Formats: sequence, structure tokens, C-alpha cells
Amino acid sequence: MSELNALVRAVNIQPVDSMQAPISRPHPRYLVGSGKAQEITERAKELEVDQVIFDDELTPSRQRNWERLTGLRISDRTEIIIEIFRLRAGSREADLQVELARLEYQLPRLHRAWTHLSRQRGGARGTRGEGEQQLEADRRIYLQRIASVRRELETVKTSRSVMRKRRSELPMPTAALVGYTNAGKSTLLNRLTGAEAFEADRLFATLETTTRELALPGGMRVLLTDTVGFIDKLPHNLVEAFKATLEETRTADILLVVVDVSDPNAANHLATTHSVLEEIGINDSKIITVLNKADQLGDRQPDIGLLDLPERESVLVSAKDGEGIQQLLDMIRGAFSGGREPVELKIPYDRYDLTALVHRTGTVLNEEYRDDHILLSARLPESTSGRLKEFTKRQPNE
Ligand SMILES: Nc1nc2c(ncn2[C@@H]2O[C@H](COP(=O)(O)OP(=O)(O)OP(=O)(O)O)[C@@H](O)[C@H]2O)c(=O)[nH]1
Ligand SMILES: [Mg+2]
Repeated sequence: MSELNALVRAVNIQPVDSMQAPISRPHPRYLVGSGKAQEITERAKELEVDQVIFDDELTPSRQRNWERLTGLRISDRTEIIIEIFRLRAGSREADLQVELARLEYQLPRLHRAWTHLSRQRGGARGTRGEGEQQLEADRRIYLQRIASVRRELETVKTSRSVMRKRRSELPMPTAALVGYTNAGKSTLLNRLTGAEAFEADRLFATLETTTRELALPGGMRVLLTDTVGFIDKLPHNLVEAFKATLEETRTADILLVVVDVSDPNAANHLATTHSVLEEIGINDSKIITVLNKADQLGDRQPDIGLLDLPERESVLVSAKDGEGIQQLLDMIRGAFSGGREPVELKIPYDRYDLTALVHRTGTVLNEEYRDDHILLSARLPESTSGRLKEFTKRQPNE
């Protein structure tokens, strides 16, 4: 509830009261049972509110039912999150992505206006009412707009991938900062690279990705990208819409998953982050879990659930006062350099793209162009050797 409160405030709505209702079985009409619905309605009338906001997503028909019941404006968490994104968007691409999510959210909810209209005008008998024709016209307009936003996004995306391609031709390994909103990703980027990414104590401060060069101990240079934050119940169409932006995350060699360790919900935030990563198709990247805001822990110990992550390295840091930063840098370096035995790779020509990955992330010791494959001998970081398992000729020490 405190998170919903923060979300609502972020769109300049003043919350006056909150109520919780157990949902054992989602009620078809109101989500909650009709007794509870009545109770909520009475409370809303009593407090003379303008709007009722649900933390769970309401189906279009439930939303309509609620509007009929209360005569008030009814929103849900999804609508609020989309609105925050709309307010924050600062580039053409982000604008378009949010617009797409917003149109898709509204499309099935267009009846609202129609219901209104047909009630006002008494509807039509037998023939199709004006309201219904209006609804059809509205839907057509929405669909056309959705199509044109998609087209424009494609164009923006193409130029972005050209840019990324150009960048990936540079022999630079990449890392990305991901995690729950407000975890401190931008602050960490600034701390690590001396960048000046926008950081603020507010939800979804960052909607654009920022990439900076990071010098690791020992001289290796990597590109570090800051990304948009995640949140519990992140609207699916926003995830879809932001896939292009999150592409940076998918192509990163390692992920720094940042979590605010001082937040009582840290473990949930981490779980949400991992499920969003999965949703955008990332499940085999090398991950370092960064437990940030250590300075705010005081005497408390970090949640043991956060530290006990199988096969995942974690480090306790404070982006604010610098604690643990050196250790984090060493870990990043370790993840990239590996320093292990060289592996032999047999890469078929139709997977030529993979040789770029090897060059980018590892040290190539030998490269031969055979008749039907490329033979590579290289020292690779774990992240890359994992991805190339099926092309490994022989594992060291086997
Ligand atoms: N005490 C303390 N505060 C921190 C630390 N790191 C970040 N913060 C604060 O946490 C707030 C959020 O930081 P950001 O860096 O904007 O968080 P973010 O993860 O980029 O958030 P989004 O862009 O919304 O996803 C800011 O007020 C920071 O000053 C830290 O180590 N300690
Ligand atoms: Mg940020």
C-alpha cells in the first residue's frame, strides 16, 4: 500500500484513505465481494473523493461496473504506472513506447464513453445507436494510431540498432545496471564512472538508458549502461513497449542487479527483478547482485535470503558513501577476465556473429578459418563460455 501511495503521489494525486480487501476468489463483477464493494463505495462517498484506485489490475468490465456503482472515476495500478511513464518520458522513443502502452490499455476500455453516451441519449431502439457508431469510430481511430506509433517506433529502433551495432564493433565488453525502481542504479553509475545520470528519490527517475565507460582495476575498459527501473506488477504492455530500450540489457555480457538492501521488501524487489528479466528473455546472463544502500542498514543485517543466492555473487555497497565499491569493481573485473584455461571453439560459418562475441569479451589466442568452421582458441569469461558451450571443442581438464 505504501508503494501504491508513492505511485499515486507521483502523478500528483493526493491519497486520502486506503482500504484492504481479501480476495479469496475474484468476484466476477467487482473483483471483491459485493458487500465489500458497497463498503468501499460508502467510504468513498463519505470522504467525498474524486477517484478510487485499485492496486490490482481491473478488467475493463470490472472497471465499468465500479464506475456505475460509485459514479466516480476508477483507475488501477497499471493506469497510474503508465501515467508516470508518460510524465517522465523525455525522448521521442520513450514517448512513443509509452503512447503505445497507453493506447493498448485504453482500447478495450473505450466502452466507458459509449455507455455514458447511450445512457444520456436514451440509447436507440432496434437500430444501431449513435453511441455504438461513435464507439466503432473511436476504436478505428485508436487502431490507426496504434499502427502508426508502431511504425514510427520501428524507424527509431532501426537507427538505435545501427548505433548499437556500431558500438558492438568496438572491442568493448558491456555491463548493465538493472533492478527495482529507486534501488540506486543511476547513483551507482555515477559513482562508478563519474557520470552525471539523473538520480532522484522518486519512482521511475530514469526512462532512458545512459551508457558510460568504466575503467576497471588493471586497466580493462567496459561499457556500463543504466536502465529503466522495474516494479511489482509492471504492466505487461509497458514491458513490451520498453523491450527495445531493454535490448541493451539483453546484449550485456554481465548484469549488475541492484537492490536496496535497506528496504524491508528487498527480497520481493529482487524476485520481481528476476521475473521481469525472465519475461524479456534474459535467463542465462552472468549476474552480480549489488546490495546497495548499506549505509542505511545501521545495525541491521542484510536479509539472509538476499545473500544466499546459489551461483550468484553478491556484494554489499553504498553508492552514496563508497563502501564496497572497490570490491564491486574487482568482482566485475573477475567476471570479465576469468583468467582461466583457454578453450577451443569450433564455430560454423552461419554463426559467424559469435566470433565477434569471443573477440569482444575474451582474449583470442589463435584463430583459423577452416573449410567448414572457424577454429578459435581463447580465454573467455564465464558468461561467454557458458553461452558457447555447444561450440566448445573440448573443455579444459576434461
Ligand atoms: N542512503 C543511500 N541512498 C542512496 C544510495 N544510492 C542511492 N540512494 C538514493 O536513492 C534514491 C534513488 O536513487 P537512483 O539512483 O535515482 O535510483 P534508480 O535505481 O536509478 O531509480 P529509477 O531510475 O527510478 O529506476 C536517490 O535519492 C539516491 O540518492 C545509497 O547507497 N545510500
Ligand atoms: Mg535511475
